[in-house]
Amino acid sequence: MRLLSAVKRRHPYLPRPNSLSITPTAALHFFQIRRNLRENLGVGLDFCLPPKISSAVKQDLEFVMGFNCGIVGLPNVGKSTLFNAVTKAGAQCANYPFCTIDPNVGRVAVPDTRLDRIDAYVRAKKIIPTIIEFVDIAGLVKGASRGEGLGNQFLGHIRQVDAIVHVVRCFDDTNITHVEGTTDPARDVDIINTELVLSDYETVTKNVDRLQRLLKIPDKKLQAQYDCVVRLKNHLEALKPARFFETDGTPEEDEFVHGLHLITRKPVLYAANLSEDDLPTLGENSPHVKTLREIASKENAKVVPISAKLEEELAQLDPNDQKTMLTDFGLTEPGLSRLIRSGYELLGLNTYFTAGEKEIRAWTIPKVAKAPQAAGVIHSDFERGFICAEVYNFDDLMKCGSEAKVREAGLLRKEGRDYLVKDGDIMHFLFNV
Ligand SMILES: Nc1nc2c(ncn2[C@@H]2O[C@H](COP(=O)(O)OP(=O)(O)OP(=O)(O)O)[C@@H](O)[C@H]2O)c(=O)[nH]1
Ligand SMILES: [Mg+2]
Repeated sequence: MRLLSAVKRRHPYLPRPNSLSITPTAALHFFQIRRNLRENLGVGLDFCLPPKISSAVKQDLEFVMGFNCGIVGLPNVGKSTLFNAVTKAGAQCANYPFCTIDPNVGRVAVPDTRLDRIDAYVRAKKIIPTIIEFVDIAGLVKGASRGEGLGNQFLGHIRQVDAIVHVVRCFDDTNITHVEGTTDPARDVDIINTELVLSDYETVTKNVDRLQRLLKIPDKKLQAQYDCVVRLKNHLEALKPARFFETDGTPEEDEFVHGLHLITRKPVLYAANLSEDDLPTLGENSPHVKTLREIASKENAKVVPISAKLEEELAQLDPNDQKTMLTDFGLTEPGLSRLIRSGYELLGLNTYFTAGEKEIRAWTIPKVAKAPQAAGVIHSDFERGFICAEVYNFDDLMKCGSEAKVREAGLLRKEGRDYLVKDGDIMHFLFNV
């Protein structure tokens, strides 16, 4: 376990494991084996793996995860419809509550038009975007923590995600059953937030009991953790989300609280599921969206207006028809792009690129990342043996028209360990291990 978390800490953007997939350690090993085989023998890894693992490895290692998020909300608000749209994974969706009874995990490439625009000048054999993982779970109802509806058993599936997308029904449609009878975002948000807080309360209470038992033998570190969970328990008891809990500011306490994987500690995005009529104005005139914006602003959270139904239809069209449909609604981009962009902002993430004849590839890094850290997302050897990075920006390439011209214009720089990577940087690393 310690090894796994060390690997994850070192490679926060390595593919995460999920129930169908492989662990980060296995992923790392396969990555290294595959690279060695390719480089030394010129063969791929596929021949030595059972087909299922082979495809899992290929799927996982072809991409590096941007982030992953769990979708929560009341039943029938459009979670699976949104999930279908963003992942095209075919999650079950139908007009009755609780149609999702198994967690669904789906992945989608991060739409970034810069990849194609770089390709226009660099001409690579392959373009590899980063991916985002979505986890769709069954809807929660009032009293879920006491076992109402399907209970809160599925929340366990989203304890490890980076962010929460809270889908709130902002469309009126008498044909679609609402578990509470009417569309009322304030009440709906309150129900879900309360259930999430109660679920975290359960987790924290278990930790209070666990630490109490362990403290029969006095221990300074455990005592500090106990004091922290007791404060956290009091905080949650007031039905306040854990993201507003203030730690004592020490890295130890921050890490301890982080390790509790509390759902309400995670950053949240509210997805306002609009009616198609409200879509052209992105819900400007909808009282439901207005209410939701007021709630979100109090929590410092963001609202992303989206029509799950339209997104689902869009996802089935080819790019040209998509454009026509978006234009018909007076929109320039799918809601998915807005959602993912907001996710990047929420989580403080940036994208940088590597570009060469072989491939053009997008990599996700924290907004404040120095060059060696960015290199480490590709491979730990790049970080360990970092010498310098050759850097220019996407905008420079667009201005100059080719890497050679960027170089001629003196815009291709050599940067060292302290260079803070900017969004849209195109980087080439020199390293020695
Ligand atoms: N009119 C309208 N109907 C929608 C919209 N989004 C979803 N629906 C419909 O609402 C019904 C329920 O949608 P789902 O996506 O299955 O709902 P869910 O939130 O996943 O529900 P559970 O899995 O039961 O928690 C389906 O019939 C959808 O077609 C929308 O934006 N407008
Ligand atoms: Mg569903």
